[in-house]
Amino acid sequence: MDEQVTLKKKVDVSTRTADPASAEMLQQCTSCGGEYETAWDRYQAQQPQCGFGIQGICCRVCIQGPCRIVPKRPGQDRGICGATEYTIVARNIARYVAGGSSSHSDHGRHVAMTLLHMAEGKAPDYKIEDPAKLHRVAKMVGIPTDGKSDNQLAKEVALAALQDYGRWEPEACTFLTNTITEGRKAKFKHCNVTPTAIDQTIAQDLAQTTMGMDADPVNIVFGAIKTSLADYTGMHIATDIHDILFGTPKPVISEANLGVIDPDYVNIATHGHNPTLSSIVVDAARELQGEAKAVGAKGVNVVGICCTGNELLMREGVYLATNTAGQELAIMTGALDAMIVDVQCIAPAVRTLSECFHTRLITTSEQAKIPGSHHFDFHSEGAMEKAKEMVRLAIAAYKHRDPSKVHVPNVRNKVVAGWSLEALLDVFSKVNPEKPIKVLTDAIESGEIKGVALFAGCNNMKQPQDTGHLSILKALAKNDVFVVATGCAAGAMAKAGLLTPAAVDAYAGEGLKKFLKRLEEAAKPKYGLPLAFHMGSCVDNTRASDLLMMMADEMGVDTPKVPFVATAPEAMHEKAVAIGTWAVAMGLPTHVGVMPHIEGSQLVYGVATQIAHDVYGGYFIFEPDHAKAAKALVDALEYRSWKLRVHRATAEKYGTPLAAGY
Ligand code: NFS
Ligand code: SF4
Repeated sequence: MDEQVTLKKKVDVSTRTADPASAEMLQQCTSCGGEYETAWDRYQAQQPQCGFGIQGICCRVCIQGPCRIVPKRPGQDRGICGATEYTIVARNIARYVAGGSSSHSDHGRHVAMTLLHMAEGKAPDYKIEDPAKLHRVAKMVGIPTDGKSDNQLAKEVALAALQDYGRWEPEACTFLTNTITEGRKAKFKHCNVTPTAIDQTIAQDLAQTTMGMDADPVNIVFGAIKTSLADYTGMHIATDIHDILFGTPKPVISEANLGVIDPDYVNIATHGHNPTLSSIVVDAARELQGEAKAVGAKGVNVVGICCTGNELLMREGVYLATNTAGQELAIMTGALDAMIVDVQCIAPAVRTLSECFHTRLITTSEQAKIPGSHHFDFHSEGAMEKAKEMVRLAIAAYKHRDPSKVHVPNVRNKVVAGWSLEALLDVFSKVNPEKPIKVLTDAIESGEIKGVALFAGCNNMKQPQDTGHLSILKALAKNDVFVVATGCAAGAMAKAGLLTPAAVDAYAGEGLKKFLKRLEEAAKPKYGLPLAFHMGSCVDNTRASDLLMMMADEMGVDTPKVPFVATAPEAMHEKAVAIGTWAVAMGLPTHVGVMPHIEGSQLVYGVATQIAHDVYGGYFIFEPDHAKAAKALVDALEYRSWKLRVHRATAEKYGTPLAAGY
């Protein structure tokens, strides 16, 4: 007993997480003598982390290296080849962007191939769930729709998407140029950063940053920006085709946090990113409820983790168990019979931990195998059969559960999700049927709300889980900011019960409250309106970008003048670096709450935080302090509104067009 008390005292779990369910699991894990190791323990064990790496001044792009830069020390202030700190920092960042872009766009390619296979009759388990979206996307990319069957159109949309990956003519990616403002199009063309093909752009970025290539930091950063726009293109493709195949999200009510794992059921967590797998697992689970009952369970309970969890939550109302930092904790409940993973953000540690329990870890992608787990090669052909095999594995595992190891925290919160841009506009249209978006822009121009903030990104062990997301959300809501969220940021808010109408009463400032209540009265949405609008997974950040573009067009300005900011309080993944980079290129003040490896070069730091503003109108705000970050974001919104008012007044006074500069 005494020993347990001392062990419990060893770690103050509040330094690890803001989530009560996670805290309870961590507490339990500490009290059992550290039997289970988590990412938090390994983070601690990794301290101190290498100072060269933290600053981005370690170069290992050739095998003469690694070269570590010691500024101002003659001989060591350059790599062996003579590369300076600014070249090395810029190269490292550009390679993060290339990594992130390859992840998102590979996902986009996968769903485009699924759509193609479906249209060709090779993937009978998939169908066109939203033909209206199919038509809208076809129109958007310039495909004539008249007299074509849905299948024909699906094939053409899939081919148009795939062309954006491999086009060799010098024409711009269509899913980029047809989804942005004229102003952005001209800006990207002028800066020579418009990608013509996603794969080529990523490969060129890697080529540009190899040993003995580009040494010019600004040119390297521009290459990274071009790559981030390829990232955006792949993400937009992914979101559009998800909607076509699985349906455009509509408001839905569900629950989130580890308490959704129900010991009475066979529990399956789907973890990763691609709904091509997880949505079929949900269907398979529905079909196999009887088999679960036959082994004594009440049925099969599918829960989601990370972005595939967001995808299922948005469309099917599937429970969200946790975001990325909690993935090990879901296994530690002892009640998870299988974790089915696809791609991205899957910590290899889940395999080691599943050894301590009966949990079956199932990998499904030929690009993401974890030694020792069950592997099912999952393809769009024969998808349902494979998914059923996986569900049956979970049902069989249920019998091996050790009841003495089951501990599920009793924390689950209501969440109102499903806010695709279409769903949001549908609410606005109840106030202004002709111009729904004007409801939002008018509220900003009148000062009722200060602007829009997009919350994106991950959890990062460098900060207690969810603290950044939650505290900055509360601060912005209090300051009347309209918030949309994606990915693990939205997951954090969902788990904490902040994606609910009740949270509006508790945390919204007077202006935001008035605005949301006005919308609620007009639209009478079934589940009410939440404090922040869950727009989906990380690829769905393009939904937020579409919102920005609509606002810019409605306000008659380009994006850098729109009171719209982005924040990734707990950014972790290379994908987050890619998204942050295109958010800046799209003209947004973009806050990052965990220092990226950029401080080793004042020049590159200055490009990201200042020069970027002069060229693109967007810029990075690197600020780990949540209160300061929130203030910087509110200031950025207020500055933009003020400037817009001044420019409007001047234009009216002198009868001139609205100033286009920023
Ligand atoms: Ni986005 Fe989603 Fe989460 Fe970060 Fe990972 S799950 S794609 S990368 S960790 S938000
Ligand atoms: Fe060192 Fe230059 Fe090789 Fe980098 S590219 S590891 S700086 S020699």
